Amino acid sequence: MNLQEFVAKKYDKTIAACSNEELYCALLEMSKEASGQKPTNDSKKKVYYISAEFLIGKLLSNNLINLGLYDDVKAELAEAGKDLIEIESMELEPSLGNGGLGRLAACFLDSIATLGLNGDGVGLNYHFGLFKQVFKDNQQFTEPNEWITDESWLTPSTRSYQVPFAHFDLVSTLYDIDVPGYKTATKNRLRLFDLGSVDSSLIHDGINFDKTNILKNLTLFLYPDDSDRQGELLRIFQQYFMVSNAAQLLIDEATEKGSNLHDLADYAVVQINDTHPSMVIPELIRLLTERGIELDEAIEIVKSMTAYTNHTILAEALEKWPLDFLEEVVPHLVPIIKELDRRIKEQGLADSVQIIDESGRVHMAHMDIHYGYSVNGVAALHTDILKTSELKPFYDLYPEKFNNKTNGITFRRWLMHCNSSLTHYLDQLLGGDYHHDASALEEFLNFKDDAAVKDKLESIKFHNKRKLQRFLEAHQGVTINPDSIFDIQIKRLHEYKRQQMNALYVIHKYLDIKAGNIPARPLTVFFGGKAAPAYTIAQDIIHLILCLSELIAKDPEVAPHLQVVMVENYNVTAASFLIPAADISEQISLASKEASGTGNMKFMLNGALTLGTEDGANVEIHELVGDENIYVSGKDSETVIDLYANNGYVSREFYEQDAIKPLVDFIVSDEVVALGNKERLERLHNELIVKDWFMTLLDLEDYIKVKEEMLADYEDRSSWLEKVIVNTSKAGFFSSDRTIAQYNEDIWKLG
Ligand code: 26V
Repeated sequence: MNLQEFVAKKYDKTIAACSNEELYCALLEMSKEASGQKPTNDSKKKVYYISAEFLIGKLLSNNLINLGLYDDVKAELAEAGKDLIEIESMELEPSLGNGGLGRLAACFLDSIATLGLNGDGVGLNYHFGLFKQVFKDNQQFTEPNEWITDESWLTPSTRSYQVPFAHFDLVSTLYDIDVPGYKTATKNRLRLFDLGSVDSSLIHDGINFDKTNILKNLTLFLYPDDSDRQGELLRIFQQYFMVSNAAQLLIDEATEKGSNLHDLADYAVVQINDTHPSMVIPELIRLLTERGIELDEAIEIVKSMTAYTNHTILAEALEKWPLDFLEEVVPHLVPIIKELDRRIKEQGLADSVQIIDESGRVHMAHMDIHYGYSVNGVAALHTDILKTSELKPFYDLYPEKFNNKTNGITFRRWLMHCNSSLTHYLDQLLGGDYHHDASALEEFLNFKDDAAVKDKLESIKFHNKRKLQRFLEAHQGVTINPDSIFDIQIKRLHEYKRQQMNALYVIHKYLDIKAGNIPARPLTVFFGGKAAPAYTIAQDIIHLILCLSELIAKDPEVAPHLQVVMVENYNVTAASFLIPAADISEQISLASKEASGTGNMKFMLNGALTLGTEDGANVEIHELVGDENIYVSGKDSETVIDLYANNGYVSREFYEQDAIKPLVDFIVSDEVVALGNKERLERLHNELIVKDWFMTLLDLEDYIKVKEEMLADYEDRSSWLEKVIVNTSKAGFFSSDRTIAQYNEDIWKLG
């Protein structure tokens, strides 16, 4: 049935007579019907990708693409004078993740389905996604971010489980979201568990709510602020609810297919996405022993079916739950965890590998490594650092468990959907093989000296800049200059990602223009990202960026040459407008700190050149494109790791340098303070001088130098566009189809 027939049946109207909202609902229903008709894959062994976050973003266009309906629908709409972009804007974005880890999980679901593998995502149906960010007085404020409407992608399921807690049992409900692979015969699912009694009237102001009322708040919010004890307890409630449901689901599905539980590992494999789902290990052991399997055997079964992915080396992000918290929420898991710990202690191993430490905290990652069969990092450098430093004692114990799986991105969303102009052009030049086999993009290299191709790429980039211009006008009333160089840094706000270093570059540029050095071409520096509500310095960095943006916009000497845009409420939707429009991809984390990054891959694919440190997957991008086609600055990870080990970095020594001091001091200059909050600006200024834990000032001079070289190189359009072609051609490696094929080959072995 085409859209016109569908709309006629649903509303008894023509497409032209429908509102955008009606068309959105019709397309939602049409897509759900199409994927609903596809069977699920019922091969014997299945992967359960358990994750506290799935940052799926809006689904309409992606599902239409994967179902093979996109082009026809777009044409029918256009014929009736309707625009798919406007219809898509009716959809509320499910922001069910914080950042990289959650978006990776969403890309993985798309690839698991596209490769026709048997695998589902399992998580929680948060009623409110990551907070909505609004700017007022040059500061970030937070609002609840609802995404579930009467008609949504959720399909209620009849499965339901009882989950025991210390003082009560809860009964779950399950919603499925279909994940149609790209032009596949079968579909997969995202299984989101929920609790019927959740009640949004608990929210009192903004995103604050009563954290003690578990019956009403369990699945209300994604990752509530856990800076207090109640927040941490709620997180344990959420995590256990998620994994107990997942474990019961996988046992049921395996039993339905004929498992006698002794052979459970032949039916199910669990990928533990960071440590949030780690309690699945003791929970599976509990459920198996409850069903009559001896403890020793239960432990062996679980060991052969659970695999752990590490996504960060930041110590503060590695979960360690106090035993008494677990005792308070899930006392029935505590004896199992203690037994798992006892078996390690019995072996007389070093303190560094114990599960329960001397202060009674349970190291969730340690439990995963001892009682799972695979540990992987998410980029080559990250996995090396895990092996040689962060998890070295574990690597010494179990070298065979460690493996690398460099992250990837789904090209369906991050090329075909977000950059249809480039997609069509690539189709024209290369044919469509790369849609299924991303390595075929290498063929594009053949055009690196072709002037006509370069002209076309230039016009596609300009078209994407105009699209971003319209989006930002509508989104936050900001006007940008599409004839300027687009320099973009979009990611969660964190000191290690060093948005503050980019802000110091902006100050350098501002002062340079004031001194009369007019750049060859205007530059627009875009930032986008949310700061955790309890992360004060990250809020201060946003504040500085917003103040700089205002200062520059109001300065007639500088504004024609430099603009700073902090995109409000950066999310997947905003990313899909920003990335295709970028010239410069800012990837400037302190070397060793960014496990992989995935935005770096999206930019590269869409024809932006990387300005990066030798960190995470930037290292692999560098290897693939070669020195000529990337701009690298800053100290390398070995130097940084040594500096940490020897307390060798003293930021004040850098601050005192002539090239740096005026830039840092400008943060608290009269003109900036006049636009902002003195306390915030002084705190950030002081932090950079007395601490600067992520070594901004160490790399600042080199960064400014390389960025200036890059801007100068932009003026040689032919040579720049050659680099662009090399980057897009080499991006095939970063398809999540490749990553998932490797997970399957080395870890899941789904057959
Ligand atoms: C978590 C937290 C939680 C509390 C305080 C500070 C903090 C800082 C970082 C994190 C990271 C959580 C895990 C995460 O999102 N890791 C990201 O995973 C991506 C997918 O593998 C990867 O590309 C990013 O480099 C990595 O940061």
